[in-house]
Amino acid sequence: MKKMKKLVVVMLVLSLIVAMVGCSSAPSGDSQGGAGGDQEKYVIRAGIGLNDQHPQFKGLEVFKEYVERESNGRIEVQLFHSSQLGDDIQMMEALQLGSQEVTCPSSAPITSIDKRFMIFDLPFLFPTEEVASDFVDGPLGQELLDGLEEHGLVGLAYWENGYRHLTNNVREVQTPADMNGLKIRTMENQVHLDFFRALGANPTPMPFGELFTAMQQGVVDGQENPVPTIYLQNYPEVQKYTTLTGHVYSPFVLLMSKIFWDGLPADLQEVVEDGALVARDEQRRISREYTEELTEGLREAGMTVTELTPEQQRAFQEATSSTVEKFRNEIGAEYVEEVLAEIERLSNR
Ligand code: TK8
Repeated sequence: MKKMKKLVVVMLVLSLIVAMVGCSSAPSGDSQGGAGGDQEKYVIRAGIGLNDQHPQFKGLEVFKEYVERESNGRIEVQLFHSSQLGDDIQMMEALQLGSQEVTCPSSAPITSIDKRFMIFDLPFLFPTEEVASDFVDGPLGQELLDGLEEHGLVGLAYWENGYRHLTNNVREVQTPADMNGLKIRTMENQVHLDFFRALGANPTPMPFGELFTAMQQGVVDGQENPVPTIYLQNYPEVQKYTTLTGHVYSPFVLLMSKIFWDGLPADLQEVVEDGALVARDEQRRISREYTEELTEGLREAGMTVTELTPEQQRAFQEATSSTVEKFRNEIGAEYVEEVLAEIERLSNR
């Protein structure tokens, strides 16, 4: 009898805990409505650093529409832009803790979790956007995504950021010598720092959300990002010169919290996976379209846009070859060889 009582008490306490967890997690977006059944609802909060004009946000809108429709409303996707939920590193940490569900950083800050991602920061690696997307969608790209699981992240897909170009407010840059002494904001990434030091510039790593103000106030002279970002984040208001250096192609990586993922039923995991790929294809299409249109847009907005001849570009490549050498060893020479061979193979198809 005593045992029975104890059991009842334990059961009561347990059900109370279940109820409390259910309530407290409701606004934070975890599964709602108690245990079990088809009717459980899930909320995905997806946050990014860029604004709502950027192709990345358009991609998230496609993801939201797909996932909400194909889950018959069992998943709700809420979108946050302009670092409303924090910067890339903070949002990745929130995913690892399970307090946010989705984010889409550039690959560069992911190197703090797995340094193999540094391959994407090696200068002048991918000859075309097509080779880059074939590479990331192929086995080596997948292997990198799979490696994130042990760090509490599920890599859903690679989206496109595009080739990165230099802007600054001091002078037109055509040669490595023109970089001398320029204060350049970089992403928080060792390879980028080394690259700009090799060019004689003065690199300053900084979260993306602080960049506009830093340029406006002259804390930095310049930065580097793809054309859609330069245009849509209104950099022509605070920057005079763009040089189409195309020095790095660093993709976006669509990430989900592993804690959240593990709590999703298999059929909804499939919806999320498919949605990530459907959105990826549309996001890449929009990104390439914007890149073409907005290069002219930068001129119309008053910037001097400088294209480099192949020889001029080679001068940048040669001036920074020490960066490739240095990080070849840091990342792992054998792994870098494998990556280079795969890129070579894809380029010659
Ligand atoms: C946005 C960043 C951005 C990246 C950067 O959060 O930091 O310059 O290119 O797009 O991920």
